[in-house]
Order: sequence, then structure tokens, then C-alpha cells
Amino acid sequence: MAEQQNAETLAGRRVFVAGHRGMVGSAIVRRLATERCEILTASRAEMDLRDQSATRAWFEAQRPDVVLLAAAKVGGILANDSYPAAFLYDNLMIEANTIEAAHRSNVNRLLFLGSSCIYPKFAPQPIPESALLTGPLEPTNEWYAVAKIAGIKLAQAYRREHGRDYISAMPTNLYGPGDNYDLLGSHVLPALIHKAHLAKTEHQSSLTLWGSGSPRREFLHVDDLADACVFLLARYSGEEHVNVGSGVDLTILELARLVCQVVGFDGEIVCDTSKPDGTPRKLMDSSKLEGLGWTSTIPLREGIESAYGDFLARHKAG
Ligand code: GFB
Repeated sequence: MAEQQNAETLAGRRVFVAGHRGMVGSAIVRRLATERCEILTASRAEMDLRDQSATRAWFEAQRPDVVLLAAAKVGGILANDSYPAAFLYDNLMIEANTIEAAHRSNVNRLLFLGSSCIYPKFAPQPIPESALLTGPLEPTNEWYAVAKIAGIKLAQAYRREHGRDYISAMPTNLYGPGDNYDLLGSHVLPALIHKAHLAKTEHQSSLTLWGSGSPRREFLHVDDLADACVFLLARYSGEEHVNVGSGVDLTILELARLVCQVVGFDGEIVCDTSKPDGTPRKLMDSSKLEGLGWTSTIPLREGIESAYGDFLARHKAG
């Protein structure tokens, strides 16, 4: 059930952004700056969300009104595949501790952020929200996916049992300022920016892609996601999670060509098929969100140009 509320929802409220140092959390903090709310953040030293008592104590002391749960252990296909325990345990603890602590300290409004990898590997495309739990997951990220599915279910369970207005948003593959550009641990888009930059500046003849280059992915700029989160808090109340995508996908090879154009590398693109492809396609059906009145605004090329600017600034800063 969509619940119409006015855009004043956050005004004058104490809004806690969990994970404010990450790419998503920092984008949400930037977006909230225009909402006339009080933004609360906590460093990991102040509150490790994997620690139940530290989390409960912080919530009891700070008493936020609204929570955006953007804290998570994240990474690209190789990181997910290499650290299954960390991706499952850390994310389960973060979600369970934060949602329970929010409920105990009487937070009535919470937005949980998941991921498009919650859907089955061979889900219908574009993927509707109803595809959740209809088939086996993609093995390279099933640990993370199971944790994120548990987060959706926690939000639903606290709605049902305790009447809390907790909702979930499922973003597609994200990129933008503050991304992780590590060549091994990152997602594809920041990895390609880094690789193309190295190939250009080191005058290499080629750039190597992982996998076949044929998987299709949809990308959303993190500032669009942050805007969608604020929109959903103002306009949506319901048990079902909501997809947040750009509605456009492309192959990894097409993405690599685009990144190389933006960065200015015109050498060869080679595929390393010893690396995994992951799920063949992950285009989300975002018509539910569009039906509520929200669409993304940042075109991919423009977003990659600004992300390359962010990479250069961080790279120079060392
Ligand atoms: O972004 P990515 O790591 O994650 O990889 P997923 C997307 C596709 O890009 C895969 C290919 O087919 C990769 O093989 N790829 C090509 C590369 N070159 C590279 C490279 O240099 N680095 C990386 N990382 N990939 C993640 C999940 O899946 O999506 C997470 O593992 C999360 O759980 C995230 O849900 C949104 O899109 O395959």
C-alpha cells in the first residue's frame, strides 16, 4: 500500500545515516543536507554495528527518529567469492543489530538498503520485485545475497509484529564519488576506471577485462540512489521492497569501451575468461518506483565522467 505523505517527513527529525563513510551513506548525507533535518552519524570507533551492545547503547543515547541503513560489507564479484564468511556474518550482524536497536529505542521509520543480487541468477528480465525467492541465487554472491534477503525480511517482520514503518529499497549496481577503486576488491565500473587510467598513463597496449565481457549490468549513480531513498521515505510505506534502477543496461564490454572513451585510452580490450562472469543479466524492473513518481536523472556517460574526476582527485591525494 503506497502511503502519501508530504515532503516535510524529515524536516526537524533526527535522521541517522548508518554507514556514512561509505559511497552510499556519504551520498545520502549530501542529499539530506537540503532536507532541514538533523543528520546523525557514528564512526565505527563510536559504534561498531556488528556489536549488539554497542549498537543498543548508541541508539538509547542518541534516540534518532529515522534510520537509513546504508552500512554494509560490500565488494565486487571476486571479493564476494573470496570472503563468504565476512560477507554473510558482517552483513547479518549489521542488519539484525541495527533494526532491533532501532525498534527498542522506538524508531518508527527505517529504510533498509539491499542489492539487486537478492534475485535468482536466472530471474526474468527486467526483474520485478516479485522475483524474490523464486529460484537459486548466483553462486559468486549468494552469501551477500542471503544476508540482504534477511535484511528485507527483518524489515517486513518488524512491520508485521511490531507495527513499525520499516521499508526496503533494492538498488542496482551503483557507482559514484567515494567508490572503492581497488583493482581486486572493487566492482566493475570503478575497476575499469582505474585500469583504463593505468593503461593510458603507463602507455599499455591493452586493458584486461574479467570474464567474457558479455554479462549485462545496469548502473545507477549513487546520487540518484540517495535521492530515491529520500523520495521513498517521503512517499512509500509498504511491506514489499522497491527496486531502484536506471532502466538501462549494457554489456561489460560496452561499458569498458565507454569508460575507455571517457578516460582517453584507445588500446585493445582483452577478456580474461579464467575470471567469473557472475550472473548473465541483472536489469531491474523499476516501474513500481516510477509509478510513485521517481526516475533517475544522471546519464551513464555523464556519471562516469564525474566518477573519473573523483578517481583522479583521490589518486592524486594518494
Ligand atoms: O561489478 P562486479 O564485480 O559484480 O562485476 P556483479 C560485474 C561484471 O563485470 C562481472 C566483470 O561479469 C565481472 O566478471 N568484470 C570485468 C569485472 N572486469 C572486471 C574488473 O576488473 N573488476 C570487476 N569487479 N568485475 C556484484 C556482487 O555482482 O554486484 C555483489 O558480487 C553486489 O554482491 C554487486 O550485489 C551489486 O555485478 O557480478
